[in-house]
Amino acid sequence: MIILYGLPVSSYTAKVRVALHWRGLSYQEREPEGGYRSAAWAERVPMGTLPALAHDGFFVAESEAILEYLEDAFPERPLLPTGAQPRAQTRMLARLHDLHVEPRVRALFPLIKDPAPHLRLPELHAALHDKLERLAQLAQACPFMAGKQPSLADCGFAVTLPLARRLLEALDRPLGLPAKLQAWEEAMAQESAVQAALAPWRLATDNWLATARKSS
Ligand SMILES: N[C@@H](CCC(=O)N[C@@H](CS)C(=O)NCC(=O)O)C(=O)O
Repeated sequence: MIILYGLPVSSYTAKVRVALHWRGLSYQEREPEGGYRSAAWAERVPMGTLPALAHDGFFVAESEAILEYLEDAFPERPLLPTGAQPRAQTRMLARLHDLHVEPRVRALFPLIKDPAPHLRLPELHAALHDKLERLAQLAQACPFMAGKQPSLADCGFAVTLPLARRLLEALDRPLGLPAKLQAWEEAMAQESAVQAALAPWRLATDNWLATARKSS
């Protein structure tokens, strides 16, 4: 049995959910008992992050490690291509998400609650835009990030780019995706697995945004 520990509003939980849906794996989803800031969760995941995955008694945290674990444990439904070089390219794109793009999107969160004029918004928006331009140079987007098939390189971006769009819309700014990434976004919108995986995340994020804007 596969158990995904996470929260509906967590982007990295949604990233893993995308991979589970693309693989057609059935799983249960649970919130960490006592919350992800609890001592019990810190014992299981000392870094205190979400998500984590349990499979037949085995437990692993960190979204990229989880995706790689699923790749090894369920090789019949791969999200990595064959061949050392395409695999390395795919992993590189996946790491660009975690290390370069997602942190630029995450940096927008404090602005949502900040009642003061968003002095840092132009700077943060430009920094994100710069990363997206660089990503567009590296991405294949034909139509998926790393080529013709969905892969590990799509899972994080499937959540983070819609999140960037929502956060910027709430801040009265358009996302302004490079053309290549726009084509990728349109292709992703056709993926029923992605739509199903993102449904709980969209609902929770929209609710959070509505509440956060009201209280600012
Ligand atoms: N590198 C981690 C990042 C996960 C992450 O930052 N998750 C957020 C929720 S989306 C979290 O746990 N935030 C709480 C914290 O960092 O204390 C991964 O890939 O799993």
